[in-house]
Amino acid sequence: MADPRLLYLNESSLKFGGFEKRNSPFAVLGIPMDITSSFRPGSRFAPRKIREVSQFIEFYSLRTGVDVGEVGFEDLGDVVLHPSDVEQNVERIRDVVSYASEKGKIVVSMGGEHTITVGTVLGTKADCVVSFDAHLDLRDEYMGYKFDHACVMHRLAERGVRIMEVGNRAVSREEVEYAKEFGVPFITSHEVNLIGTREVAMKVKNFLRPCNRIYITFDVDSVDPAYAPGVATPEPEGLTPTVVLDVINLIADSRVVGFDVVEISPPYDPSDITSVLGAKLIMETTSIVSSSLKKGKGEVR
Ligand SMILES: [Mn+2]
Repeated sequence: MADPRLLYLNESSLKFGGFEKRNSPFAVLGIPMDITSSFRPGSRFAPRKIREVSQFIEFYSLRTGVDVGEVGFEDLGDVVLHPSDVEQNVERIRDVVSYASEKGKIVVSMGGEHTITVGTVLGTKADCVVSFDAHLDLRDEYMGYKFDHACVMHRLAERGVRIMEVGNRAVSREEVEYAKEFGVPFITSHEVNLIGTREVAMKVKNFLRPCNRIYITFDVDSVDPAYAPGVATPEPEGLTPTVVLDVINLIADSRVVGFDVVEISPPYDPSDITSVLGAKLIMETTSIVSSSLKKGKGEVR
């Protein structure tokens, strides 16, 4: 009998990058959940749009010399979601991700709103998360609700996951106090600009030293709206895509068990450039993780 967790999976006819490589170490999942977005909804359309634009990008990485076209992906399709029950969706996401993760896959998720990351991190059993985000997402609740896109990192931190955040610039006092009290280090986008790529990477690397299973989440609003206008909550003074990927190139190693690209809202991205950036983040991060798997960098899982 098929694994019951697969009831929640709807195989997509359009595969990410056109790949159907079942023996690839990388599994792609679409997670079109868009329920709590407070400003510009539409991230439920992002998995389909990212798959569409990914048909037209190059898959050879100059940054690492890895041909991601050879590594390929197994695109598992989209998680089937309840139209309004976020908590149940987080459980479904955790179930499907755990299925792929237990098979030894590095799970690449395309959101959807950032709340999906609660499910993907729990599904991969990651002990550490590096989050690129304009926001800290450390609120305990947002308007009385705990499974909101503004509370993602709080939900994970309270479950014992260690978190470091990068590129932040839109925060509440409550979140900063929580970060200090419970030890969630963060590097603001201003600090990133002041200290530069290498020093940022060094700080993140130090944070990651005791970790066994690393998860990376790209809230695309971490990138400046000039590069990534089509996001749910755009925020000025962001990072450049180059800085984000250069930092990843210095920190990602064979301990990475999953990563995601979230918060892209295609209805607010008429030129598709934000979705192209999403596809590129996936392509380059895959090349970086893949090259470290080959070199055996980092701890053995
Ligand atoms: Mn955000």
